Amino acid sequence: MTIQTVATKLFAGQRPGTSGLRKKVTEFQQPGYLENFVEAIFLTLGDCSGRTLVLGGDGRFYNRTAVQTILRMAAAHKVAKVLVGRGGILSTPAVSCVIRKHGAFGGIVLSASHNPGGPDGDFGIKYNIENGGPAPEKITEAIYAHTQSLTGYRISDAGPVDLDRIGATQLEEMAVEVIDPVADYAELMARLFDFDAIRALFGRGFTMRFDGMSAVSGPYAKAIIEGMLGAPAGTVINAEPREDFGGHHPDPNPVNAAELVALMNGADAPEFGAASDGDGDRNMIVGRNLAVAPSDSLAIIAANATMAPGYRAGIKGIARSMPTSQAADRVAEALGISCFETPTGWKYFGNLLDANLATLCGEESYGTGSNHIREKDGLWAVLFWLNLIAASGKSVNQLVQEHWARFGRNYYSRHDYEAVDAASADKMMVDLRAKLASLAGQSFGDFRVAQADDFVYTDPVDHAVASKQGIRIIMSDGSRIVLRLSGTGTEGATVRVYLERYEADPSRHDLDTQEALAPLIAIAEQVSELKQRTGRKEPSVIT
Ligand code: G16
Repeated sequence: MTIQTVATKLFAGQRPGTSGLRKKVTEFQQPGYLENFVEAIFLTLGDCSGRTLVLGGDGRFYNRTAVQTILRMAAAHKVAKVLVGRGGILSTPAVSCVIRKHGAFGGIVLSASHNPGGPDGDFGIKYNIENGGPAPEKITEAIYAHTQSLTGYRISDAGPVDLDRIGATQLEEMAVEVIDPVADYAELMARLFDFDAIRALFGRGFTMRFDGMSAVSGPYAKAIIEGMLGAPAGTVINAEPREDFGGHHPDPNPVNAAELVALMNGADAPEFGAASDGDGDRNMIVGRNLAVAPSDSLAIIAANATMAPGYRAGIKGIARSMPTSQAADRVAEALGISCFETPTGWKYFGNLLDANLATLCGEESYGTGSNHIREKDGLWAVLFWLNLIAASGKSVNQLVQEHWARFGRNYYSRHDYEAVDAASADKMMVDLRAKLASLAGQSFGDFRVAQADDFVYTDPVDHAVASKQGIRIIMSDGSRIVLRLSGTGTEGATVRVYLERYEADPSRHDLDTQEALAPLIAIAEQVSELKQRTGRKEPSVIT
């Protein structure tokens, strides 16, 4: 076995986006493409000797190939030990958990999350730091800079490691330990939640359906919900991770998880429905005839957090991404704690969690989590809801309705215009930005614009400034229109329009969401000229 330096050509466009580098599989398959990015990670990390790295992914097409390549490159960079999930599998929250538990210096996560998988689908790679969370911008920018200047990559010519057998092996001087991908994570969940109460709930015949969407959370959900909590076999469906996600689009929202939503709206609906995404960090919570808005889910978890053993002592603060509804802000106010508003991207929560300024974090994009790890966590959110149901004796619907009655309802929706022409989308944002100053004070029907700006975030811990994080049009009654371009798409541009309206009156809490938001939808269109600029008549996805 020898370690070689292979000369390489540079690739443009290797700048990590909202969550790592995401591209078409075919792009990653170009000779040197993956290797260059991994080399750039190692060059950024510096001396790796004596250190442990965690490695795993969501099992999508190209996962196994990439794991073998990264192992050979890690050995060439003198990493002391790699913990790799069996079969190359580790959910994103499990990577975070394993990094923290084993004191690793970081981890490489292979996933394009909710983006479709398969040979024609997407692949992705992301670096997580010592605290278990996504690398902050100063590190991702350093990685990017290396991708633009490196001349070669270092790699061992050793043969493949057997990823399917748990245990320790050696690659060059490096120890490789193939670990059970579920064990450490399951042990953490059992400490946070009242497993006895949930087991008793299932013992009383409580019915649930968890859709793994043929992605990575299936094995975790099966082991925990059916195995440890005693839910009947068949509670977890689509539980086997597939390289192409069995054709599912593993983005848990009412559009992609339509089968689950139809079940929950039908006559034989179970009491609780849930789904997770490609890499296991997103969640969808569904009651009978009710898909819970992720922003509401965060607020409800926060308001009832002390029902779960891991949060008995109360929460320090809440953090939400800027486009996420302000439902959580009302809970924070009632609890007398801070609510932080960050840009989109889970990486912005890391400092707040490390500094113990926030305990719970959430995003409208079906992401919720806490200080137990440094990633959002799909199954954690599902277990939190099971704990709330078991401890309160209330259904999902009761918990939601009682929350609205107490705090008011933030009607909320996101409209996505996917794969539109990137130049037109950029131009639309530039022109809209130019209009912002003149929007303040203008009236549109019943709404008056109180503030219009492009969101700038100053991290309260390290004072790093992130600008151009989304255009906000805030009305005098607190209603909001937010527009931003996605940082995770791989085709053209995706324009996201976020709409929010507050309703205090309980007699008006059962309106259709799109109807409740119709005036704001019209204003968003008028101000941005979205349809005209993108040539689209309607959004591709409404959540
Ligand atoms: C990632 C980030 C999230 C973000 C989401 C959507 O999620 O971790 O913080 O909300 O992308 O980002 P965008 O609107 O830029 O597409 P995931 O689950 O894809 O890793």
